[in-house]
Amino acid sequence: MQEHYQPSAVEPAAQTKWAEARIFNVAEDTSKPKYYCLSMFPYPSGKLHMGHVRNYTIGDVRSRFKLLNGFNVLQPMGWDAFGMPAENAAIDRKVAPAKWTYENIAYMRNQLKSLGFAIDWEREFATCTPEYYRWEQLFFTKLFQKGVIYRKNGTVNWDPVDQTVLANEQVIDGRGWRSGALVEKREIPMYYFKITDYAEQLLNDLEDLDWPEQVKTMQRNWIGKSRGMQVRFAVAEDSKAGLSGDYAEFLQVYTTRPDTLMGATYVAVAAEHPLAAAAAEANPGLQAFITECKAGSVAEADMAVMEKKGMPTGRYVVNPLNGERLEVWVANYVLWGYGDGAVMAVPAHDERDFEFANKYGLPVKQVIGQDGQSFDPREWQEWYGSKENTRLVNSGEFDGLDFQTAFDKIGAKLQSLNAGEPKTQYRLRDWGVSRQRYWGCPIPIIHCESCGDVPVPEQDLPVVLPENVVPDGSGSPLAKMPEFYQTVCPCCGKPAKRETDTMDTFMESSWYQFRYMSPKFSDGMVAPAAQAYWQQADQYIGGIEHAILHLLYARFFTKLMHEEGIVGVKEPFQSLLTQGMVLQATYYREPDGGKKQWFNPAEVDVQTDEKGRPVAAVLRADGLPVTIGGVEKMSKSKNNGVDPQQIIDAYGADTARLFMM
Ligand code: ANZ
Ligand code: ZN
Repeated sequence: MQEHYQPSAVEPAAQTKWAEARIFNVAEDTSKPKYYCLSMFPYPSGKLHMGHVRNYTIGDVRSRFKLLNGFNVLQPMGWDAFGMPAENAAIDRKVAPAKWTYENIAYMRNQLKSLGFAIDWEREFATCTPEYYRWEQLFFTKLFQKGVIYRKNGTVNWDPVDQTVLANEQVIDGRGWRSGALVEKREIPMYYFKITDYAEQLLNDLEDLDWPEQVKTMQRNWIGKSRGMQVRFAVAEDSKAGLSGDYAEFLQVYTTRPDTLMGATYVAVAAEHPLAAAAAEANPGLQAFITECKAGSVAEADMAVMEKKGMPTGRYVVNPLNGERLEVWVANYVLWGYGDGAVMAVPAHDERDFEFANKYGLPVKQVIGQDGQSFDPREWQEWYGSKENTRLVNSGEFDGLDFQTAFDKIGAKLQSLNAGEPKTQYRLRDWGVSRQRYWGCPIPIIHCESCGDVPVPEQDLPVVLPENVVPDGSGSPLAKMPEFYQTVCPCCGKPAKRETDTMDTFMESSWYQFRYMSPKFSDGMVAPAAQAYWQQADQYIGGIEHAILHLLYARFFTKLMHEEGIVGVKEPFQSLLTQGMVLQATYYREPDGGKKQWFNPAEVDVQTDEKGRPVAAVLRADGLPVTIGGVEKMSKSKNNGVDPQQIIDAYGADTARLFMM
């Protein structure tokens, strides 16, 4: 017997024994209760980081606990293998994304195995293989035929130098990350999922999930259901030039606060609104402003922090309640894609309008009062937008009403004037899944001049992505490969062109939870018997950064698969645990006028006070001081990662696992 614990001898011996006895390999077994424990599968970026160790150890602890309690436990592992980092690596190192990805998988699989998790490795798959994505393509063609997927123009970021579409994160200060060229907006045809048709279901079904309340709230806010009214302001007689149809008659806005209508002091429209275009005809200054607005970011996060800017149009509309003339402005904070692309601005009670009105010297008219509190028209106070314990003021016949009564009465009045009606609105947009990238699942559509967009017939699937391609960062490689895109139309047999866009990689992670149930099934996404047994993941574990998009898309896909009769459940993950961030100290130097330089904690010697708090730090290499930054999320960008492999090598996997718990 060794005096000291020797992890490098003990752990592999135990792991080999488990593997030989196949103790973590499971099959459907109705004699035992089942437990499906799923951890978010990794992107094969190169090597494991501490976030992975934490995520998978939590899953493993639960799995083993259930195993020891007599459950038939499924704990699978696989690879979310498509995505941009492989293309970036290809550009940097001139190696094919496929090769890079498969090598990373091989390395990380060994790392995961050395951690000794109770994983059924016989179920492993990578989403970049045709055996996986062929079912996604088949599903795509079915949904396209059903109309759940449709094609329309969407706006993308276009890099005029690299001749390529950029993802939002590749646009830095309005310029392409590689070329530095000013990014342009372009309209190109793309495929969209009608996720908006499922907004209500996605919202309601949250109720029955054992998920953290915080995550449910994030999903609710993302779906963003609001009850309000469409209100129509008549276009003033002197303001109709250049407008036609309904637009010449009235300007329609969407509001959640019809109770504040008497406080509207101007109306604002998005740069894309026809009224803006009409007013700009004879106004070059306004035209220039509209162009500027359209070039800007459309990301909602950017909109929220952006400086509010606007210009008057010189056009007027009439308030349907009191006949007041209100000037129409073009404002960059009004989104064309939401509601009617126009707002009735109530600066006294809406913070965005308040900021805008103060900036441009527009009137502020109070119509809501709270217990005789005085109103300061320069500084925003919480209660200005409040719906609770408030009464209408300065609103004529509606004075004294509380929020709900005012909402209903003004609503009824507008309806009787044919100037508005109730409207429920969702913030959620349809899901655009086309990506002008190489390393993704090919969209299985053929474009024929006579027949239009034709889905690839089932017997011709999968459309295989060629794996020996090394992208160079300019344009989409598939669009430059006639051997890929030249084909014939499945309907008429004439020469036709294959779609060269690939799918958003959120597609693959939207149904992998079911694929694990029968990973080798060769007749569809999931074997019905396996799904009937495993149902859904009992426990899902992963990072909070996926609280919105991934979880929403996986829930949406499950509903679509349920409708198609592929699965018998409507939700993929019954219980959710978000594991939190792994943190670590940061150290840096900031050379004059230079970029911050971050030092890994392993390269730094730290002095602490009697309470163990760091007070000074020096870089071991040169003995000179470094600045102590905060404790932050472990990440490459702050160079504060600790490599789990070093801990495993020195102290063993059990130590690493226990420490992370
Ligand atoms: C007047 C008003 C007064 C508003 C007030 C709010 C407070 P949610 O709840 O998120 O749906 N709005 C409408 N369309 C818009 C657009 N295309 N771009 C930017 N803002 C828009 O938000 C609805 C509110 O957002 C609407 O109610 C409208 O401003 C604004 F004290 O109308 B409100
Ligand atoms: Zn054809």
